Amino acid sequence: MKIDQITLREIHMPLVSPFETSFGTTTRRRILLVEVRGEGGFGWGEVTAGETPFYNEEDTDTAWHILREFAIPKILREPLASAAAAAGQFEQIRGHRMATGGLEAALWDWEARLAGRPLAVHIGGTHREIPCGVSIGIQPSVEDLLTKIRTEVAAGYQRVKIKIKPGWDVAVIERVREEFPALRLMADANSAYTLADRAHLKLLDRFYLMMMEQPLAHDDLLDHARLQQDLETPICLDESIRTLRDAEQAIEIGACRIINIKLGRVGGFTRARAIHDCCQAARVPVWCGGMLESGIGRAHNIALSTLPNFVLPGDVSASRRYWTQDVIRPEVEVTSQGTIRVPEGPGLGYEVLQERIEQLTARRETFA
Ligand code: OSB
Ligand code: MG
Repeated sequence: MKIDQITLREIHMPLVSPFETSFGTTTRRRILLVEVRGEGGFGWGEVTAGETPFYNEEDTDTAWHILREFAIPKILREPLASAAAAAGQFEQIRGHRMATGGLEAALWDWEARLAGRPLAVHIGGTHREIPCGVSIGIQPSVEDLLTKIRTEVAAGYQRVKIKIKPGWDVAVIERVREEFPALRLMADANSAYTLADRAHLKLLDRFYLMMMEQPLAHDDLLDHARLQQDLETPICLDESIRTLRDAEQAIEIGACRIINIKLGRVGGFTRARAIHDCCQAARVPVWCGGMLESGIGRAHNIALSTLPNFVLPGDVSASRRYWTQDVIRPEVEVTSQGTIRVPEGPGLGYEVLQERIEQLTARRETFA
């Protein structure tokens, strides 16, 4: 595959409402987009690194640096057999998976468009419609949280995830359960607890949550295995699963019963698929996480969610929950059944709004 040029750009997009987790609040996204051109075609990718290195080690600027100095030069310098081969070329780069994953995703979109196939089909996806949940940040009050949940349940979303942290956990979930006894509900701590909190976390067992996501350290497996021994509630790992080896070891020692796969966190489609396959073989269900993506990253998430072992509702939801205006057309919409229909056009299957992206661009650089 012959690449003519790669354009890296940073766009700024304000969120419709601030998103608060145990590690901080996001009000405006600084997103890197990668555009690959060659063989008469093009492809788009999104880097999912945040504005701060608080979710994982990366941020928008480290991703720009790694792409500019290492990943893009390497891809332009060496022959590329296929999109599937790109991950191997990034092997030498340690970590920085969101940076290389954004470029890798663009190569997959490019290849799928050249083949005239939907990206979902191109990666081996089978679902034609995906089940959707929402992730609701920490709110100023429990009343505010309940209001948000009412809205999302009325919209048809199949499950609700709330963010928890010490001081915003048991009492909050108790109130949610009072009003929504049958709701498919889960809680994400983003590493806000330690094993010393195990008795406290055990209190959550009585709310029959679908799962508790990433309660302990971002780089831990062993303490999660110890905690899972104590809990009825399944643990789902997010931050701790960076590589196929992490997934294999987590499953082997019983650190979780469910895995959240994020395209950026694991470094793109080839690696995401390997983790998916390993989980499928071990009968560990997976779902697709989100990183407050623009329409481009959202479209990649939809494609990823079509792989057969994505059986639980993910954090992939409608564009309008995040943006007054998205960068794709049509915007991502959710049916009244709480599903997204997978688009059938080539590649991402959405039109990328070049002019809109131009308006949002804060910096750009083209490499040939
Ligand atoms: O832990 O899943 C997470 C957003 C930013 C960083 C980490 C997480 C999240 C979300 C939001 O939960 C998912 C989304 O709606 O995109
Ligand atoms: Mg999470």
